[in-house]
Amino acid sequence: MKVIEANLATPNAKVAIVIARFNSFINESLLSGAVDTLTRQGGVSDDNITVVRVPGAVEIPLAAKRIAASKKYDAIIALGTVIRGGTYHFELVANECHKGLAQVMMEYDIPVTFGVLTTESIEQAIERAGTKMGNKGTEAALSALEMINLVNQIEV
Ligand code: INI
Repeated sequence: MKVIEANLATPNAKVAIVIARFNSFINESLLSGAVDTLTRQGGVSDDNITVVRVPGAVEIPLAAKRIAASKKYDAIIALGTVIRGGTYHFELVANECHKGLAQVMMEYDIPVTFGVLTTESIEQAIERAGTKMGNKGTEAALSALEMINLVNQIEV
């Protein structure tokens, strides 16, 4: 049996992080978690991390698409927070963001990891931004590190 699985160390990788300003109070904690993971676990140097700020989760996919098209990065991490309100808006924002990022990943053949919280309340978001339920930014960064190495191990 041959098993292909990847480690996390990617010292030469270039990683772009696209982060929404909407709900920035939460998102900045996701960013801290992501950068800490990239540097301490991945060995990625600070110079090889680029942070791209966009207005909200809806705008994340376009920025990610441009980054992917530049072919200068090994992975893209998307960070944001969509909190359900009383209307259908939540579904539109969350679904468009997720669908757009999935398209970028498949079209450009680059790992794009989803560190966008989609929660019922601010409390749930805080819990997932570095408190009792972990940090979604950390999780997205770990996945990016693993996928950078994994795709390099699978020849096309
Ligand atoms: N953007 C978010 O990132 N999170 C949200 O919860 C959110 N809500 O709820 O409205 C949100 N809206 C802004 C949206 O992403 C766009 O920036 C805006 O619609 C302009 O295109």
